[in-house]
Amino acid sequence: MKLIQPFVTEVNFESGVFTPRRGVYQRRLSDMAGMYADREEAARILAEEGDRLIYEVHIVQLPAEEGQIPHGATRILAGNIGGEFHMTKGHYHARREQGEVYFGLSGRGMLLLETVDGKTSELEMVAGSAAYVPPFWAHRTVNIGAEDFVFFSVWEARAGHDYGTIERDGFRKLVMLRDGWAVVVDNPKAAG
Ligand code: S6P
Ligand code: ZN
Repeated sequence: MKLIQPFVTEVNFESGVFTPRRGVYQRRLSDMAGMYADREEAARILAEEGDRLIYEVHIVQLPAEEGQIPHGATRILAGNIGGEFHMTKGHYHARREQGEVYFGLSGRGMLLLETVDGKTSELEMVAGSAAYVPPFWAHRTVNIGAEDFVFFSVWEARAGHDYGTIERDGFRKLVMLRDGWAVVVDNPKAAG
């Protein structure tokens, strides 16, 4: 195992931006249009308003070796698609026995979790919330506020990401804007 020199990254709590700049990627509506329950509305927005930015991730990439601890900051922009709040794609870890920690930096969010056998959990997060994603739980974050929701995450380098299961089956719960409130409802199209 190669010895890595220790380093520090400054994290902007409002934007999630890392200084010095590390890796960064963005997810736009076109990357996940089929994941929103109202696909027609997602298609309409894409056609009429353009490919809106949904979220951005700043990330310290490290070798996928035992003991390395990648970390990142995710900024989810405020907004909704047909009433369904902006969210991340969501994933299981490819190595499902690997957990993760999320820490809220700014804004208001909800962390949706579920297991293959149908257990679900919804945790609200604000600045200062430390949420634990235990092994075996798929996880997706949702911005339920009017400002950006920004959180920091820390995971094990060999965890990996399984996006395919969620892309195929969806999450069992949706977080919707109803009468000004965030409401968690069953996803009628979720598998199982
Ligand atoms: C990685 C961790 C987060 C997410 C990020 C984007 O294990 O859970 O850094 O990658 O919040 O979400 P997603 O579902 O598109 O990877
Ligand atoms: Zn994860």
